[in-house]
Amino acid sequence: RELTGEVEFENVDFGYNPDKIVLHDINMYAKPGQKIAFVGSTGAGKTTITNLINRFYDIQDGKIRYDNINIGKIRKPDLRRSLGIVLQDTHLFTGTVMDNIRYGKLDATDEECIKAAKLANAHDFIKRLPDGYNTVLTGDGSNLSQGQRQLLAIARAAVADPPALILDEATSSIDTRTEAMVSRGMDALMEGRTSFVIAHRLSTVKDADCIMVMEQGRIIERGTHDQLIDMKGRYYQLYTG
Ligand code: DCP
Ligand code: MG
Repeated sequence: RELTGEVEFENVDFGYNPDKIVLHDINMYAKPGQKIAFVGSTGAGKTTITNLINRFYDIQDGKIRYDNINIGKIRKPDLRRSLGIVLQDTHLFTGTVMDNIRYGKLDATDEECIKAAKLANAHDFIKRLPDGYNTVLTGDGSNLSQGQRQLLAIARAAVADPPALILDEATSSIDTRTEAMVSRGMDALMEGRTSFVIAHRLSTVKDADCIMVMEQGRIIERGTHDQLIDMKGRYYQLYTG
């Protein structure tokens, strides 16, 4: 069954350790194709929510549904395949650039991988590598810049072509030009997919359909950028600094 990317949390409570709840009564609904952003100070629970979207952990209470199916009932490997994740630190392995992209969908053809790299905005830098798509990467990807690793992560997610995505925006500094390339690749990848974005720069969440403002494991405000600014609450404070 193909998932559309509809995701719903209903009264979700969660703790890494059952004695210490870190997410309290989380309710949210993402329509297919929407962009949902999470903002809030460190330790607020942003990464934890995205861990639960991936179903990396069991929840203490509540329901998480994909297309109205309680995903507690789907075997985890099936679910993993349905989500694309672009993490801050992309796991690259010793192998060619092509194989590192193909990791997103193991039976992808070379043409599909190249198409994904083009969508991700990664094609141009790959063509400039000594052996192009056949360039062998070191296991830790240390022969690439951080921005290049991010572009490969985007290409890998694009080849998987998932209905929903989780994007954890990198905090570490990449130069402005590379950042613009990464952000264009991300935008192309998000087009037509439900996206959950952990943003460290408020400027990148402005166009979200819904921004969740988190504090101490709770969603304390939600709305579009304009709505939250009008509310003159926590988001407004964060934004006006
Ligand atoms: N926590 C925990 N065990 C883990 C990970 C986190 O007990 N393996 C706790 C630490 C915080 C809370 O959960 O009290 C929320 O942590 P998150 O990583 O979800 O917080 P953020 O992602 O919002 O923080 P940051 O902006 O620093 O990434
Ligand atoms: Mg985090």
